[in-house]
Amino acid sequence: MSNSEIAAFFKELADLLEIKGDNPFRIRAYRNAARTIETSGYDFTKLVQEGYDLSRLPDIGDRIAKKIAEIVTTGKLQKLEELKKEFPPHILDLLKIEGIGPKRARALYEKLGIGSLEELRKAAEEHRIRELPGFDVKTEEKILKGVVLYKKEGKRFLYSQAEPFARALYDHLKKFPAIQRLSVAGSFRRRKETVGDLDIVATSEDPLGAMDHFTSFAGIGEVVSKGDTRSTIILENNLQVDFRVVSDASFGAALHYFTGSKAHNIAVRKMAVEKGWKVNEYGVFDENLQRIAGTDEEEIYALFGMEYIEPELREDRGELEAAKAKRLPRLVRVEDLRGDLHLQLPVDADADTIDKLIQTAKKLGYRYLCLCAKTSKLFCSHGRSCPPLQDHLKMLEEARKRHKGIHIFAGVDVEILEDGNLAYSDEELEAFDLVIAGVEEDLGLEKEAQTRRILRALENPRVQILAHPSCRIIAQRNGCSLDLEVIAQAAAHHGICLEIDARPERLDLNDAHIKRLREYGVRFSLGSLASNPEEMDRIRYGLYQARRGWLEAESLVNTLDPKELEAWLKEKE
Ligand code: DGT
Ligand code: CA
Ligand code: CA
Repeated sequence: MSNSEIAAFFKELADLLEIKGDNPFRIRAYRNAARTIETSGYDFTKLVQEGYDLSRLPDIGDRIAKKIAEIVTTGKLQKLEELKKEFPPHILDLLKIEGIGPKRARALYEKLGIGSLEELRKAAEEHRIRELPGFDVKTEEKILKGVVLYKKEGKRFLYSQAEPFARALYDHLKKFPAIQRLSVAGSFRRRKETVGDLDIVATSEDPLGAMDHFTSFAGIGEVVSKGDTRSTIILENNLQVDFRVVSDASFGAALHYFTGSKAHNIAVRKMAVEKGWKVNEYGVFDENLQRIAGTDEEEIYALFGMEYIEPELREDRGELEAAKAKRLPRLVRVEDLRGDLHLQLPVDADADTIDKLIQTAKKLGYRYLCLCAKTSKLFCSHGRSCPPLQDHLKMLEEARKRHKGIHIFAGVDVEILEDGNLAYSDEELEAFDLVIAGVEEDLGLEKEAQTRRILRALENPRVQILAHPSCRIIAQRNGCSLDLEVIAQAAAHHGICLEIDARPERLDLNDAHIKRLREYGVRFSLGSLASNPEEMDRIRYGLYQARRGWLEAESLVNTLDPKELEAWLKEKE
């Protein structure tokens, strides 16, 4: 069982107890335990199996240690099972809505009997929520918006959730000898942050056999339809997959059509109509209905006198005009990355933790990485103490002696307080190579105040990177109300980078932000926010957003070599 799965038990326990109004100290203990399990870097399943005394770890007392052992060995937690019986089955869904924490969920449940999102939406529409103490018209409107957003986005899969299934299906189909060309298409190929369903296109001399092979994939919940050229299945996790088999002469056209986006396809079709041609999933056809292209995507774009358009750009956001003018951006590639500029060291990190991260960085071909002390106000408050900044610096100094050939930047995550001051003094920040500032609390400020707060922080000459500038979480909250344009201009002026937080559920900034804000000449930085080696590879999710945002290597500081990067950091001072 993974650490995040174990931690999820404690989070659920804490949420339910909080809705119940239980002892706050106990609730806090469970939350702290969940955080330790998720971020400490130890493999808890292994620790249990090896009989390690878990209560020696920070935030893990005897009783919590017993519970961890119970979870790992039985896959269940009796206490949680019992607690769940006291509530409607979907009550925790309420917490997924922006503006609703456990306290509000409790009020909604106790006073209005709301136990599901459907009941919540109904109550908001009937204006019953605004009457409750602690709620008003504004919170009611916000809750309603949140439910609509969740219903829309919640049914989609994060790119990272769809990815293992796309790979497994691809590998499964590849094994069938009578399948020749094969590609995943749709929003997945365009690397959209969320995916509605998977679309797969193939060529085969044995289409029926290919369909049989497709529907023999392990983990299918339901075969919705099965024909000789197309089939649709729904996997056990509810992800739908459309599979189409086409002829070799049509593969490029089919791949192009099913890659989309729909808006891009419609724009291409319009260009064809102007020439008296026709485009569909079988090819491009001239006035006499002769196929003039269709085998490859490249030849289709070439036929219209355009440069090849990478899938990430196909959103009808100006890419066709740019391709005609041969002015498409040279998109930044994974190979261009020279380092990861935001890792978060777990609170109990030791030399071994650091060594493992550095070894992985070397394997990824990085020339540098920035290891940040976990010090955010959120993380280090609530009765837990973070190690002093000095310890962090000392550990990194020692790591530098052990590892040559890679630059280790000492970073610090610092909270921008409500008034725009930073949570650490200038003297404290002075000792770090990289200061990454961001807002984690007081996300509900009015637009003007929130913008002012961040602008103030950008004036601090020690800040080099603005973390997760929009404060969004995919499918959970839209982000803070703030003027990103003004912030980007100020950041460009002060030589501060806007961060692309690559965590797949964050992706903040996202594609649309990046495309818009790059116009101001601001530079971006990319970070995996990894706390352990396994997470480092997710930096690519942020890179995909950068590509969807039309970013070239020059605008991403992670492509600088170590000398250039140091020059930027100096120039900031
Ligand atoms: P998704 O699945 O919601 O994340 O987004 P897509 O883009 O994968 O959309 P999907 O699966 O409905 O369809 C796959 C592609 O097929 C889509 O990107 C473009 C093409 N397509 C689907 N419907 C239409 C249509 O009505 N007109 C045109 N021109 N293309 C379409
Ligand atoms: Ca799709
Ligand atoms: Ca589809």
